[in-house]
Amino acid sequence: MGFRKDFIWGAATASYQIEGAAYEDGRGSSVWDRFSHTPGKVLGGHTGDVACDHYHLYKDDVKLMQEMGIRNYRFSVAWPRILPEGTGEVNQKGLDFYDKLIDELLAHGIRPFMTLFHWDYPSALQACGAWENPYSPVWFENYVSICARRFGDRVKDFITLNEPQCFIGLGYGNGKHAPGLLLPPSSTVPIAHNVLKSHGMAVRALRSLVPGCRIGYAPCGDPCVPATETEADIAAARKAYFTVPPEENWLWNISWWSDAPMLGQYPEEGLSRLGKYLPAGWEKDMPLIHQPLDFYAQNIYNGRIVRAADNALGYEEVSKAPGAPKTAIQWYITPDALYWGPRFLYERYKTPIIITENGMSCHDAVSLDGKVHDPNRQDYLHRYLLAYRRAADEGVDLRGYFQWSFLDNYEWSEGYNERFGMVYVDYATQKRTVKDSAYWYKTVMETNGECL
Ligand code: GCO
Repeated sequence: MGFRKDFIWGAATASYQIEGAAYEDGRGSSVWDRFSHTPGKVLGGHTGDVACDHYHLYKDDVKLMQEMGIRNYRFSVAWPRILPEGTGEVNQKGLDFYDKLIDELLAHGIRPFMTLFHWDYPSALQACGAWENPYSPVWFENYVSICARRFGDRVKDFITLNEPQCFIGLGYGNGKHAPGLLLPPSSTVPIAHNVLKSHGMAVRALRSLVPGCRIGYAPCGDPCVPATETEADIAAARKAYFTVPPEENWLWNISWWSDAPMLGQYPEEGLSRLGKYLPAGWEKDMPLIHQPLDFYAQNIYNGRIVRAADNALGYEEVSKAPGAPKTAIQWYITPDALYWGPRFLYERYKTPIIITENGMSCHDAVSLDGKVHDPNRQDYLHRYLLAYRRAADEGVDLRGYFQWSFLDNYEWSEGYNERFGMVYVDYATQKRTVKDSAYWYKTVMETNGECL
């Protein structure tokens, strides 16, 4: 059976990771500008000040996308470029940049998928508490409405939030990402509620301002892969995947972040432990959070191996074998995560699925022949896409796949140390070199995966 005839193949990026021009044309400060310029926070003190200079090179980059056979491009809008103070006066030059990018994409036959928030939160609103502030959903709704009014005549595909588990878990939980806070569940649970309200208000605004739009939401979470395909291990993996972890790690889960927007309720087993931290009257917010979506997105890179166990949980995680294959960023290579994740998620949420990120960090370099040979990435992608296609063959409603990433780019607290791109970027010269695997991926896209 394979992938649907209208399956969406594409590539993804994010504003702070590729744009640069951090202080240009009226862009306001983001928490990542502050964080990356704080000594000791980011490897090598790397910042997104210049990144891939996509702000100035976008026309060449879009032309390159077309040449590489990319027909769908997921990018994010930098909130502080549109509203330098997060609210209030709009920066016309910020709007102009995305206008030009969108027009360039459409002129090259590339469908834009717009992520409205991919972590570059306005510093001015951080000073007002950011997601901790009960007013934060209104700030986000205002920003989204401005984008919808300006771009909605040409952009019809939207993703509200990218990975709340990360921007709250790493940004407010363990402090490894901007804004670098270390807050307890008594703070992060109400914060998460504000984030989910923000998602709901954004969906409501998009529906009213962009008739016929398609909206998704892109959380993340390492899928649980059964150690064997026995019913016992499958049941154990499914249970582990949707369990809300104990308090100190509660943020790293699927069900708390997805049951509310997808099912209109927080998971009972999480509520029994975390419900005491929710704001008074939280129940009345659930219909707002539970807005109908056109697709449920997920970013999947690797998975955890789980088997049934005779313990209180009924499951246990299986350690990877010594020397098991890993990517350059030290993530295990577990292709079956792209079968079991979509399968379990579709069983639970019964909503069409798009993988909005999957890809591999490799030790890429330009060889003597001037090319970038990345056989490991091609093999990684091949294995993961075979697993993904198995889910499609078994009836999971898969709508798309975006490779992370179009360009090598700023990998957050790892700086420029990790290369996830289909295109190699020489940051000293901004020279782009298409990697070997991208020519293979072009054939995958052109044959709708039949060449796999
Ligand atoms: C994420 C983000 C991306 C990362 C990519 C590799 O998932 O962390 O969405 O911005 O760069 O996933 O880590």
